[in-house]
Amino acid sequence: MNALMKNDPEVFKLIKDEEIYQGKTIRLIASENYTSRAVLDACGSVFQNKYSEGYPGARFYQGQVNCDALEILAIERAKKLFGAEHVNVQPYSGSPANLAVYLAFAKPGDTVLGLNLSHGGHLTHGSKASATGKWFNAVHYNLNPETGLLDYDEIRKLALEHKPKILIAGHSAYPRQLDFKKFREIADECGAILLVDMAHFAGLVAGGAHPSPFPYADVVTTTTHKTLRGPRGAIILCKEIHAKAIDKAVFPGLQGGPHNATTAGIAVALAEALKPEFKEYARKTVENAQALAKALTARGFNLVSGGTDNHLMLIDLNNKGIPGKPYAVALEKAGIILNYNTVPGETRKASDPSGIRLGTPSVTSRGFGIAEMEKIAEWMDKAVSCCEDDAKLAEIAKEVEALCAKFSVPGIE
Ligand code: DSN
Repeated sequence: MNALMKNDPEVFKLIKDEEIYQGKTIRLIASENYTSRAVLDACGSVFQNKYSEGYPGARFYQGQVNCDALEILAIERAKKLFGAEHVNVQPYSGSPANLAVYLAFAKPGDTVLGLNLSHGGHLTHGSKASATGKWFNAVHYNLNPETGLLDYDEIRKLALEHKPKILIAGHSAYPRQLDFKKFREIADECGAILLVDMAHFAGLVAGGAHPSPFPYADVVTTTTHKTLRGPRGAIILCKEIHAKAIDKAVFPGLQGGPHNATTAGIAVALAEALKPEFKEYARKTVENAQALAKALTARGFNLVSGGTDNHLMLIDLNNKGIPGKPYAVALEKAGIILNYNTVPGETRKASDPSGIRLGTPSVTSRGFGIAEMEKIAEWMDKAVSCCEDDAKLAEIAKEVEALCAKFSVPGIE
């Protein structure tokens, strides 16, 4: 980074500060990860300089010899990793990827059915705050209030009643695996396109630690930066019969030129995910989540659904007498970074909810194991009783930093 250091010391310093910050804190945001240096190098390459509206072999700009080869490489790797028939690697991120699916299969006013945002769904699954909830008639299914689990009978009932054009399976805060066969059966019964948004668990699918949505889904969207451990971006995978509709929806429907440097980073990440060690990473991510869930439960934390079988946990803090936001702020002071979150049956505002969400993709990438999960649970428990005591939180932060110093950080020298 010599040129940056010379030309823009202010930005250089912020990057260095962020490297230190990411190194000395425990990052438990379920949707974050550490990309490899190779991914970062690819994203910072001269592919930033090129416009390539269109698709390989059919571009609207000349000079695509390397961009075409790159995009084809990324597509082939994604097909191999997930066993998909058709892949589009151009969506800028998860929200535009989901919007492209709506554009391909629905008209404004059509009905879509997805998981309620406050029960773990995503904004783009038809939340009123999102264009997907403003432009489409969004109907939502909830988690069962007793079990905290998806209720497939309720999903089926709503699907048959509302006949959605698109049935969405996927989440940003559901700690359990999804039954794609059941979703497929429901989609077939009501005549819907089945969209699986696997953004959160794509890396687990790639590594064999979560059932695959293929061949059940018509279309699968995913971001590339969560458990998949690539750069910030997205891909859409679909059956060949939907290839034209999806490609047209992404470009020219929603986007202009793809971000080729991101495509380069995605290609690198996909090759990394094809290696045998990625299977081990996926397995350990779940193992760590389950160890952390057990250690937190033992300390009286109330985990929605009673635990986890993926990479994330959702905790209802009502029994701890502290809402999610002040607790997340206190944990940040203690060097533990996670996010406040709504919980099923939420009675508070989304901006100041009752719970927190946490996950193990980042800490597993660093090499943390079961012993470190115990330590994290211990610190989180301690922080509950000293949320307003900055000195005590700073003491925890020192211990956190000492533990972090023992583990290298992928992508950071
Ligand atoms: N914002 C992401 C998450 O944290 O789950 C989803 O897009």
